[in-house]
Amino acid sequence: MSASPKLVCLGNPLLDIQATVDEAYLAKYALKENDAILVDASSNEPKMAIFDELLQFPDVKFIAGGAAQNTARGAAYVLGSGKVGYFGSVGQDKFSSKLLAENEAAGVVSYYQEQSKVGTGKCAALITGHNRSLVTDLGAANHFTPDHLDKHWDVVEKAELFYIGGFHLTVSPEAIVKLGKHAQATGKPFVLNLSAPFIPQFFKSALEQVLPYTTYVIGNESEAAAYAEAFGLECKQDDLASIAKHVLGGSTTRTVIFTHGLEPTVIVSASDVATRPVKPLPKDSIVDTNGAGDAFAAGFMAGLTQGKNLDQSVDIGQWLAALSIQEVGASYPTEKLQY
Ligand code: 26A
Repeated sequence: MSASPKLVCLGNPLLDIQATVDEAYLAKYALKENDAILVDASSNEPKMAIFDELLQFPDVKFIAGGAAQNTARGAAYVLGSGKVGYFGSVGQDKFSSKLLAENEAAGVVSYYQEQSKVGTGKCAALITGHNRSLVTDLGAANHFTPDHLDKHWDVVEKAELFYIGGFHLTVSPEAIVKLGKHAQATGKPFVLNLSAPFIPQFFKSALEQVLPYTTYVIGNESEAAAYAEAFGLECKQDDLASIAKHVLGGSTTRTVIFTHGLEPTVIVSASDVATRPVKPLPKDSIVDTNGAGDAFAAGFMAGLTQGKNLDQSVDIGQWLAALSIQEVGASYPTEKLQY
């Protein structure tokens, strides 16, 4: 039996159904070109038709997804096999077999909770140019319960740090708090990704419940703007440093990292406001930006796991994001490249 994973991630395991669409297709469902939304399969939601319609698109692909799961695979790309574990809930179907196989191939140890009556969640990744619009039916991922962590509490205890996909705030804030309490009591890093603008916008109180346990909060510029709006901040919505200060909320142990596309990454802690420039890729080497943020988080987490300092960890994040952008979906090169 190999050693327990150092890095433990929690999120919503999803299979991505990715295809290139045109602007008219996005307009038909009132979707934005760069966004992530949830659809409710139990309602008569017209957007549910997207999943079937995509199957008719010529370049449709099935790719392992789920934001934190992408991060787990990316961290394992850097750290090697057996160092990263992943918790989430899946159905008992072909989709979950594929996700499990992809995690295994990447070297991620999966601790899936299995649902017998609900199918594995799926995400339609609609690509237009360099943008991606994500439409998610959470399925089984929505049924994760904190007692599944209890079943594997030895894994939690042996972990050295934690990564939480903010998307999971829609599923089980209780599970996140449970991990957060353990991390806080044991002094282990506890990292939360804001994941999407709708998280601060519509899951503000769940976010407020979890923030006190965080030692790092990661987001991008649109999530920062949504945070500023949700919390009624008076600063400009693109004033990332001021928004980050609010996320710190007086904490001396928290660091906030906002990526900003090609603009420098903003890093704010109680003692410092810093930026790290991004090396732009030539436009024609970009395949799609689906998963770029997950890959950034993956490199960052791998750096922290290896005991690298903050700047080095951010650099590894930027490096891995650049590699992922050159692959289809939230994937990493088959070849093992060294940072
Ligand atoms: C709760 N929601 C909406 C989601 C997601 C999600 N992962 C977890 N929960 N909506 C989209 N994703 C994933 O984000 C990745 C790109 O960053 C997609 O599966 C995609 O792989």
